[in-house]
Amino acid sequence: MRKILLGVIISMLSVCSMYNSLSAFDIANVIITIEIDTEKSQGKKWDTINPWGVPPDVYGTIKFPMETHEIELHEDIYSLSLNYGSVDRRVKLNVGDSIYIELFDKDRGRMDDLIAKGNVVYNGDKVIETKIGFANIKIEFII
Ligand SMILES: [Ca+2]
Ligand SMILES: [Ca+2]
Repeated sequence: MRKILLGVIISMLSVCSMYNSLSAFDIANVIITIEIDTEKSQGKKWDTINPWGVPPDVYGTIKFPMETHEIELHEDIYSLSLNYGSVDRRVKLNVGDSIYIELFDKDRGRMDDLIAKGNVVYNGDKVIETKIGFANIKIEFII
């Protein structure tokens, strides 16, 4: 019984992976626009101790299923726009794949503030808008 069940699971998995490879979707550009709340938890400003400005100093990571991108440090900003992929170098995504987003505010002399950490599931829509942590995230998929 156990062997049969295992066999069923393995054949289901191979059907799934076959399905994934057949349906792998190449998207030319993925534009990610991030708008960060002007306040973190309890209405506090991101940075209060100057000389660094009040807005967060943003850095982080974006993970697509096939590739990972580091977001370099952007000082004192509430919004940024990132563009991944190109006509020559397409981003591969299937419906149901997750895009993992992790954003921090770089601090000095203390732990960095977490801005956002979570997944956005690609559902096939051309535009997905969601909120993760303190960030409003808009993802546009250009085929
Ligand atoms: Ca901070
Ligand atoms: Ca700052």
